[in-house]
Amino acid sequence: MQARDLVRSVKAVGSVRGRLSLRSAWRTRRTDARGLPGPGAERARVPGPAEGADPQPGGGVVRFARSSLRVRVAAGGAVFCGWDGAAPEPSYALAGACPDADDRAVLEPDTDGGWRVVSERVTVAVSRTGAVEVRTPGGVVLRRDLPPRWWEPAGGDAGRADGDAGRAGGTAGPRWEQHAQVAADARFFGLGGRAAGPLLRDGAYRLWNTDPGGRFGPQDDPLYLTMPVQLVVADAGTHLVFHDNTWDGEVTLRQGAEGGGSGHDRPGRSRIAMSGGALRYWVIVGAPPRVLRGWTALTGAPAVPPAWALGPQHAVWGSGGEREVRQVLADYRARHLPLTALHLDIGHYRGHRVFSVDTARFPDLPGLAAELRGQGVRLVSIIDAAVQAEPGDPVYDSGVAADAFVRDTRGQQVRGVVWPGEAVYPDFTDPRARAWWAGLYAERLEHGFAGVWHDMNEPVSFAPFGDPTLPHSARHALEGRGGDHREAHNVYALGMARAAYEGLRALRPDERPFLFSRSGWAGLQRYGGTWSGDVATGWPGLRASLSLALGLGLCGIPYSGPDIGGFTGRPSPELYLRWFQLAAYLPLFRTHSATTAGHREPWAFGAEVLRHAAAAMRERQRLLPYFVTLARLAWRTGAPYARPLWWRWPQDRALRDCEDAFLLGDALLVAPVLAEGARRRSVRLPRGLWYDTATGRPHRGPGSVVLDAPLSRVPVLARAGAVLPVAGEDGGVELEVWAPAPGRTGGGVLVEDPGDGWAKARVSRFTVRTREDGVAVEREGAAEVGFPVRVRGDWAAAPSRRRR
Ligand code: NBV
Repeated sequence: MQARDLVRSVKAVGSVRGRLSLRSAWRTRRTDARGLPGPGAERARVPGPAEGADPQPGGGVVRFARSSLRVRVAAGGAVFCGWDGAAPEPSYALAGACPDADDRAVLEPDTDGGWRVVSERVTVAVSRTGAVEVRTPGGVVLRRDLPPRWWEPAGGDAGRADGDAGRAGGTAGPRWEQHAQVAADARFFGLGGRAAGPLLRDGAYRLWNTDPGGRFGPQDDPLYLTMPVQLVVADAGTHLVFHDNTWDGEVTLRQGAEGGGSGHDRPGRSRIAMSGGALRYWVIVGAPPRVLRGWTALTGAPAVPPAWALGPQHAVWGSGGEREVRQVLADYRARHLPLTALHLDIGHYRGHRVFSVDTARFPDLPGLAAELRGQGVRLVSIIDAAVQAEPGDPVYDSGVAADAFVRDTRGQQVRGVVWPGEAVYPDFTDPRARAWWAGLYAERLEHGFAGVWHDMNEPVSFAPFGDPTLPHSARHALEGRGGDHREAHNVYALGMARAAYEGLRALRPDERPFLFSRSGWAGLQRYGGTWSGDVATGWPGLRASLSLALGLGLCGIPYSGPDIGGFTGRPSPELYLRWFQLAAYLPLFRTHSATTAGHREPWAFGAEVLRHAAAAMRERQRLLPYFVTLARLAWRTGAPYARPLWWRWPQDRALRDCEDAFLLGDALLVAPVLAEGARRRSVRLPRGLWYDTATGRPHRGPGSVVLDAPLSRVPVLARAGAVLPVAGEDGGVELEVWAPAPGRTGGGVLVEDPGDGWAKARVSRFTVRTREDGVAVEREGAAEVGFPVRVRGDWAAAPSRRRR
């Protein structure tokens, strides 16, 4: 036990929950000592020389002396590589059936004794020793994966604990690692939610969903939602690589360096090492929007939140009961502040038990929900993953009857410790357990909740030492294949989200489910979004909030946002305001904090902050039609609402390194203030003409401009030619058109809100041109534009190119 663990253990003894968690941590240690294989001698293996190849649809299998590699190009262009016989399925990430092979892609001998598969968008070349190159159609190498290396237990039977495979279950398979080289100028993004990004710096990133323990800052890694997805952006092209493997692992990144005149570039490097499971991966090549389209085609379209989930929201811990909730809303109303949802945290549970209500504090929750609904405010419920282990409790009893809880290798229920005390854990990798859990959401709907907020689902078991989760040897169904927690851990929350989504769809078929979840994995977007979790209050936490939202968006999860003001501690009024102003431009716009961290309502920080926060809320409400449009576009194309600046300009190296601003859709560039005391800030602009929306002044990119950032607002720029759907004074949609530069055209899209159900949304496309007499807007396929138009921006004030 390390010194830090010892300190945590001593502290734990001071409370009942602490003592329980200490006992549970010891139990976990014993369970794993019994249920997991100990370290043993290992034998390393590499593929060896190639011996032949067998063509198959979309590619084929290359046979090596000690392994084989399947290469298969799927329709749409994604490439699958699977070593040692690994196939694309089964997979937790894939949205449905594995996409068909592209029959035009064929395996053929390469010049140097290897093989290659040529397809429309990408060429994959396999060398005689098992290196795999992914090249553009023009022959430029985007990625070179070196031959992998496996380590298997010298005696065979990796992962088998006691020789009884039926009980001790699945095998880990060998652990393995693979090194890859990318261009010297490449930059890495992704790997799920990382606090120190969005640009991933040199270092090691663990792939293991982890609760950092109540607070985190940029230095903390890993966090709640990891995934083996890397987006690599280089001059030669962008690609995404996804290692479809749910085991614990690590990615080590090292940016390359260009040799300048010497011509000796040092390539960028990425190494992935996994503790078990298949070595299989997908590569998607193309410009960033195409890559995200391909990624979400593979792993599922992001669920479209109802419009109310795109408005200002606030979370209430709930210990103050109905009175507190009514009071909070009355306070919003008294200050004429918009609010579309109130979230109830664990304080509304009876003794912290999931799917229960403290009826002393909430005697009539359905009545309260209806009353709020009448005022346009929805209720969202927190849902914890663990269930109190208490015979007689209806949730526990029904879970036992459904045999839904995780067991250890001896068949005993696995017990952990969470808020309510000793707790058991549904096995979300078991379809039967998911079906049981799905049914529990009926209780939430009966209480009038309109959406859910999944928490503690990494999953967490409080532990003064060791990994604060389930024993790694705990048994899971893994869809009938059987295995242990080492394989199931990272997809635990994904299964919980699936159960909830399917449950809500079945229980309330006329409304789109709204859920967001702290933990998750590749494919979470099919069911919902996520949020920052317990981001520490402080300026670094503010930066981390942006990093998380951008990184997750690039991994296919577009809906997220921070706890405004941070979860822990009291922010200064200025910090709170800057956080508020950032979040006003992110999909989830919610104030929330720990009970000990004071209030997060906009009036809690003085009159000046209230004034500016109210302005940010009004602007958010004005942009609602744009957010609704972006949500639909995310569903149709995989493009996140909030995108890094290089989204359409991946070749602009300065943009790749820019981490303090982002694009909101195609129309806006948001430059939040992330530094204390800043009243001006420098903003990096992509190519083209950009209008400062506060002054209407145009600025020409690429390059940097310094813009005013008074406390009252953060700099936001609009792209010349953009059509921005906004809410007009009467609540109807208006088009705010930003004048294109002379001789240039522009355009935009509006997707109208079809309500909270499944009705098809009407999509309108607009084009914009400058004419002698002004700016002309047209709607595709229609004689009339059909919406009021307001033209803004004076391109004539733009600095000319020559003068710059
Ligand atoms: O349910 C209480 C909190 C919640 O407010 C927060 O948003 C989650 O990230 N929850 C964690 C439990 C742990 C609090 C330390």
